Amino acid sequence: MPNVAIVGATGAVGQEFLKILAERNFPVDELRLLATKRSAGKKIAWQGRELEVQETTPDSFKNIDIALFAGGSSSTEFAKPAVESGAVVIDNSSAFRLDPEVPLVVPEVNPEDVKWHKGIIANPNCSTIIANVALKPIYDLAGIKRVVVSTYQAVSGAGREGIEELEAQARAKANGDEIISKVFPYQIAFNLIPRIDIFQEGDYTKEEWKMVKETRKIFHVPDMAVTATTVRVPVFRSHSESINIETERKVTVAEVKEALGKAPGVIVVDNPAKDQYPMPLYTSDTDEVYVGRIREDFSIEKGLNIWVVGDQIRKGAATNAVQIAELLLK
Ligand code: 11C
Repeated sequence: MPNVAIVGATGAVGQEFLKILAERNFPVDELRLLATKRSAGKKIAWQGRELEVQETTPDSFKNIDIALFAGGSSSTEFAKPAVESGAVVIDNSSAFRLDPEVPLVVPEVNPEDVKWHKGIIANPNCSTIIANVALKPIYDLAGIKRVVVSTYQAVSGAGREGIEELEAQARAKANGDEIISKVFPYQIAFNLIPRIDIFQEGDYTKEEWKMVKETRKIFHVPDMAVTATTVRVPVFRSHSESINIETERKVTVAEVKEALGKAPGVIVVDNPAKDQYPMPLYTSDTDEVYVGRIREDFSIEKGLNIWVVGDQIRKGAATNAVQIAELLLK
């Protein structure tokens, strides 16, 4: 059985790694929990074991086979030392995603890319993963010419502090207290903010460019026309996305529903007569990507509109990474 390390074990994604490894009965001999100095010494119970969090250093990876990096700056500092120690790194940060030497993998879309890794496999951005799982069956069915995506991203995308800020602001509003914004640039409670991460080229944000560039790399279609607008909304968990797709081939809504219904990792919730469609409140804490509101886009000849929701901490981060680790063991 492999020895596994979790880097960033005390954060939101790190904690989810622990849950998912247990839920999926991932075979683990030693489980080494690594975090910043601040969390070192903390005890965490896992599967009948009591594990002590250690500070991450370049020497933390001796005898580790698989290192799951939760994200953040520790990847830039410690991923290479981990690989030099002989571990395969599955990295949830954006540090290596666009590196041509590093596969970027969504197991439902491009599992074969795991094979050519040179020590690091990158886990895509959460909103990219959720969109790509839903796009894959449509791509296989009809080809994709263009994708226009608008996201509605939960505050937990910004980590535990994002959740705490929304809670504190909602409470402050109810009590008539001052509303303080530290994590987000403006009040997020009872508001939405059409800017996630920093502004970059063409006044698109880094989050928007991630969706464009990562999708092209995952599908191996470098010129796929993709454009995105990413928006933070006052939802605790699960990212939602409105996706408009122009297909290569004309397909019916029935064909699309059938393809999505059979696709791995996808659950179709689409029954207008019963007022059923996916919503973040009901998709959180699950591993699937939910698709509903499947309609023809009548404004173009070969167009579709879909509404996609997925738990971005699970399928958008930890579950996807553990699925990559499972592919490695196959
Ligand atoms: C958010 N998507 O919702 C971001 C968080 O590149 O893995 C994940 C950032 C990343 O704020």
